Amino acid sequence: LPTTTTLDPATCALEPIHIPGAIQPHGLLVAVDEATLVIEHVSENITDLWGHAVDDLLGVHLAELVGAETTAQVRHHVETFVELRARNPLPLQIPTSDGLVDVDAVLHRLPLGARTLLVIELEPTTDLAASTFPDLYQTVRHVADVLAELRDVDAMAEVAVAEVRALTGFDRVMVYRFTESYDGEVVAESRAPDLEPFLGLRYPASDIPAQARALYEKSRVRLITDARYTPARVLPGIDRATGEPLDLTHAGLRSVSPTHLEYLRNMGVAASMSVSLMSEGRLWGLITCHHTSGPRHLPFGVRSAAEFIGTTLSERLSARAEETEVQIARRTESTLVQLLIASRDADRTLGETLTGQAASGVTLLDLVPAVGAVAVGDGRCETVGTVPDDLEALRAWVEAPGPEVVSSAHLAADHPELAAALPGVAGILAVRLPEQRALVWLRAEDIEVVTWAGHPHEHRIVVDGGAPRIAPRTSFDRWTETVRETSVPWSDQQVQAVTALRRRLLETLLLRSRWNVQAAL
Ligand code: BLA
Repeated sequence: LPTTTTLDPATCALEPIHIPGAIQPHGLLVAVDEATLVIEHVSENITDLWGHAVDDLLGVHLAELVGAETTAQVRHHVETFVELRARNPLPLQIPTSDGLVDVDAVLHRLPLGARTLLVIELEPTTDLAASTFPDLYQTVRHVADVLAELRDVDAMAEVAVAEVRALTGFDRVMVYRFTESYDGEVVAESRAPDLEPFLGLRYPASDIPAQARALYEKSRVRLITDARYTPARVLPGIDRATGEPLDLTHAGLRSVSPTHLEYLRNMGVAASMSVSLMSEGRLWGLITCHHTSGPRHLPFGVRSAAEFIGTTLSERLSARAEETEVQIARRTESTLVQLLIASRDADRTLGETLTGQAASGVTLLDLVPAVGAVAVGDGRCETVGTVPDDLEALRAWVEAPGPEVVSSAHLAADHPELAAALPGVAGILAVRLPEQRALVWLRAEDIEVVTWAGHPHEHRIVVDGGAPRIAPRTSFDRWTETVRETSVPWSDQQVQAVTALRRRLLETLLLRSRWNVQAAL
């Protein structure tokens, strides 16, 4: 195939990462029927780790693998707790060819139509487990207390990266925040002194494709202990009744996308962890952690504590977002009412009243910030703020039929002819009213300099046997882009505010036409 083949980075989102058929090999996965405790799936690394042949385990009772006593413990646990994920881990001792081995068992249920699988992940306990419950509890309580005092999102992010780094020992911890289009930016960072800073760098949306973001809304923490691992297959991995592959959405050991592992290696990252940050029900960003010096394993308790810091931060982010929205909504409503009162000043035209010539002096710019605003009506343009000298083209454009509300933060692209007629204007928000009236807000160009970590649109196409696929970029060298011709975007709330003003002005128009009729009589 020619190297010019184009593949849409959206194809990255097609990889079914929840059913990889394999796990990371630092733990074991066993799935049993919850009712019978008969083993249905097992990861192939059980042979290397504990010496069992996979075929000897499939279809046999869990007790054959973990012994009668441990099985009784598991059964008791499962019968006691409805929400197993809230009760992890369950410490167990497993008899193996090397004697009794201590493990953290991490359990979750997987409903499959009529029956339910119990997915059991076993992670041999390591020395790192030294962090005790009181330690972890003190840490998360302290972080929650500190975050509760803060109102500034950047300050909250700073606390989170410092605390997660102290907790986990990763050598770089970042808060990564998504933009509207799911590109992302590092907004806070704590790193070892010998590492170069990533703070302020931008990454394209295709680095974390849509299905990964969707999965991270459901499962809130993931650890890749070693970016060079060889996956251990889960056998048979296909459900005996439905023929469907085993869903590993909630399995902490889920083997991750090979493309992403390649990405980490290209970046020089040996181990990574990320924690989902949610605000108002949607993925807002991630706490992302890197280890560059080598693989890094963290016990379940430490991962949970990091997840809890993420949850606390998420709650604070949602609370702040709501507070801000309420404040803006309140201010908007009060400005709207003032504008409506002004609009009923019978001594002036509607346009005059909205551009600050009524007694209160309130203007359209108080409702939505912009460099200038224009009220078109009665064949004239009343203006406030800075506007181009010649507004004839604008007047003709809004007087012509069109949508009631138009917003553009890139006029040159969306309405090139109008842009050509309005020098210095890059963004417009316009509402059309009856009688060839309109209100228009204008914004100037806001030149944005974005520093990307590597060229955001340079994807390598790799053909290795199967279909061509997109491979992650190999260079993360800074690449600066200057975004021109665009204005600060019009927020949803601003568009809603002018829509509300439009609706409520219809009544004023009715009133004013009645005055005119009376005056004529
Ligand atoms: C996953 N990509 C991820 C994850 C992160 C990033 C954080 C979550 C897994 C993890 O915790 O490591 C990206 N990591 C970043 C970014 C920074 C960082 C932006 O530290 C910035 C500092 N990736 C590509 C391309 C594709 C792709 C071209 O570059 C697809 C063709 C895919 N990334 C991809 C996939 C996943 C992913 C599929 C999901 C991995 C999984 O959970 O299985």
